[in-house]
Amino acid sequence: MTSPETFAALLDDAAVRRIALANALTDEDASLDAETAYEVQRLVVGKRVARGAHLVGAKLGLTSAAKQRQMQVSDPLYGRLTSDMVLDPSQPVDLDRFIHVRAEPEIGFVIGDVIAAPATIAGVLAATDSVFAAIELIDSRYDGFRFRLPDVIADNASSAGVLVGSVARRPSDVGDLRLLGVVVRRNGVVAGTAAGAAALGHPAQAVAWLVDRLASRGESLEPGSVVLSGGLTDALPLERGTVVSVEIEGLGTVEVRA
Ligand code: OOG
Ligand code: MG
Repeated sequence: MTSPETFAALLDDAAVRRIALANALTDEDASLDAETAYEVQRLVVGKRVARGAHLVGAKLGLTSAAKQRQMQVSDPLYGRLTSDMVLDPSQPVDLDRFIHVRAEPEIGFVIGDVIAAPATIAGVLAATDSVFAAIELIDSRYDGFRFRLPDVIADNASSAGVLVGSVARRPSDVGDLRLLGVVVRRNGVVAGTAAGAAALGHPAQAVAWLVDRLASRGESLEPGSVVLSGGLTDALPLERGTVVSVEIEGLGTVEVRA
C-alpha cells in the first residue's frame, strides 16, 4: 500500500509543475479508500499552507446531477479552499497557473456562526452571514479529469480558483435559494442553465452535509469561512479568449476572463 505522504507529494508536484498525472491513484493502488484519501487531502492542503497560503473555507463537489453525470462519480465530496485560490474577477485569469482549467457556477456562503451537527437547512441558513454568486475554477491533477471518488478526494476536489461576485446578501433577503435561476454564458451565448435546487435539493443542504462530514472527523467550519455549495451545471473548459459569466437571480453576475 502506497503511503498517504507519497500520494500527497505526487499530487502537489503535479499542481506545482502544472503537469497532470497520467494515472489516477486508484490505478496504482486499488485499496485507496475515501477515508485515506481525506488524509491525503489534508497533507496536500498542508503543503499549500506551508508555502504561505491560509485556509479560507471549504467547497462541496459533485452535489448536482449535472456534475455527477459529467464526472461519472455519484457521491458528493468536499475539499478545502485556501487564500492563494481566491482570484480577482476584474483581472483576466493567467491560464499558465493551471493544467486544463474549467469554470462552473456555484452559490457561495459566508458562515457567521458555528453550525452544530447534525445540521439542518434552517440551521445553516440561520448561521449564514451572506450568500453570493461564485465561479469556481477546477483543475484536476489527473489527465483528462479521469478519476474515481478517492482520487478526486485526495486531489482536494480539483480545487484551483474561486471568483466571488460583488453582491453579498443575507439569505432571508434573497428568498428561496432552491428557486434561484442560474444562467451561464460563454462569450455571451447561453451555455447552461440551472436553479439552486440542483445542489442536493437546496444549497444549504449541501452545506449541512459538509458540516456533518466534518463533525464525523472532529472538525468544524470556523466562523468567517467561505463555502461553495457545488457546481450547478456542467463545468466549461476555460480557454484563452473566452469569457464565462454566471448570473444568479438576486445575486448579480460574476465573470471570468481568460
Ligand atoms: C471535481 C470537483 C467537483 C463541483 O462543484 O462539483 C466540483 C471535478 O469535477 O473535477 O467542484
Ligand atoms: Mg465546484
